[in-house]
Amino acid sequence: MTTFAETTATAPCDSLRRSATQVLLGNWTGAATVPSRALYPHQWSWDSAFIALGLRHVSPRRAQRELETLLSAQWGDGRIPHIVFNPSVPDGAYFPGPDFWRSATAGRAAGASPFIQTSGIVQPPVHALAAWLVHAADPAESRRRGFLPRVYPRLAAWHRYLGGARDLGGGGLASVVHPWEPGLDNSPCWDAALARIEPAPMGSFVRADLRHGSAADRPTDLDYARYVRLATTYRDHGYDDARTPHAFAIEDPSFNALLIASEYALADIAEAVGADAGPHRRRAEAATAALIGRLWDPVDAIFHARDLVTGAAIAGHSVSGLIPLVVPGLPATIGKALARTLHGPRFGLGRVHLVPSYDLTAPEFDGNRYWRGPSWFNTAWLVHRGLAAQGEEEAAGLLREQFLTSAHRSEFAEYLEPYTGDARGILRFSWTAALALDLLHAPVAQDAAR
Ligand code: 9WN
Repeated sequence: MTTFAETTATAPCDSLRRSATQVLLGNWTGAATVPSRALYPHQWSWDSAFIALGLRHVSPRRAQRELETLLSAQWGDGRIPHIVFNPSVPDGAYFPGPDFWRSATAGRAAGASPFIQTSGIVQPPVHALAAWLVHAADPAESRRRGFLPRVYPRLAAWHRYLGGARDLGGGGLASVVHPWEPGLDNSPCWDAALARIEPAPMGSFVRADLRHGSAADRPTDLDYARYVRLATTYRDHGYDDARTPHAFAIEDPSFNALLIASEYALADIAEAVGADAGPHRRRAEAATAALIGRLWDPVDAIFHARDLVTGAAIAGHSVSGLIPLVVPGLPATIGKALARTLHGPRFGLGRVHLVPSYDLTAPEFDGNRYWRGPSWFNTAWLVHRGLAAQGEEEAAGLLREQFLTSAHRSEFAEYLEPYTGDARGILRFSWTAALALDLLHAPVAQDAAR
């Protein structure tokens, strides 16, 4: 039987490393890596951060390039768009494409590039963390190329945007304004907020995703109709956060935990380039207090998202609520409580193939449908990293073994049915391969502890 336990240098590890590298080479377009040639043929924001984390073990230079290509599409207001469109991909290959987002015109006042076509929403801010870890993979090469001095101002502007225009609740956390922004698109956590949205007319758009994936594994048409409505409203208000009447405004635990981890990474980057790290550390500490104060639920022992339209916490238990494990300096009592939740009936560590995206015991759980239950590799990698940082080495080791076994068995699937471990979505998915490479590099995330 294939086992990846305790070592990084065995035949199964070598073969997995080779095939993961091939996936990334196959999905490289010359300037960046697509998540999947067929289903996602452009550059995605948080995908590229995860991809860079794997690429750094193959070519630190290429990992830098991946991040810099993304950053070159940053808007003047600091936002990093969630998709950077590849102009050589035919219209209609992905929906919604450039014709829908119209970034160059609708986003002009917000500082969108007139030349690079992008979407107008964002994704979780893993980028500064990725940039710091890419630098650390080969500091000499990074210094030779002036990587950190180039990316630092852009990453700082990105965080200023999130901490400024996106603090819609005024409580020190960033909000997401579309279900695509937290990256966990059709999580049951968004159901009640989405139910308030008038769907766009069904005939007004054509989905491209169903040409590549099974409809049972993807969001529904009704979900899409609401996604389209929300994005259209934002676009028609110039992607201006103050002017848009945000009907979907949520403080998501994972999004904010990643912002905090990245803010600490930005402090490290600031120090390395001779800038003042103090403001970054202070912002990270303040955001940690806000995260705990606004989203931590000590009774449920998980972080819950908050719906800013109703002001109420969202009751569902999502993997997003475990990801604050990655926050440096998280109080140990919270870290231990999260580890217990991970082992409990809702997330079933050891009893399912990989951490599910949603509560296994909930009536809304669906083991096949996208973010309504299936296990995803990026969230598993984050939970693994958080467990390692919290000193939960046994659980971190188990998760690493599950990740590598599942990635191998599923041909780097996009996601898995948690109970059977069967592949769902598409295969040869970039972040699955990249994060497998990262875990193969070290038995437990050695750079996780601060
Ligand atoms: C919409 C690219 C992206 C991921 C998201 C995942 C999925 C897009 C889609 O694919 O979302 O952004 O078309 O469904 O949910 O997390 O970044 O891999």
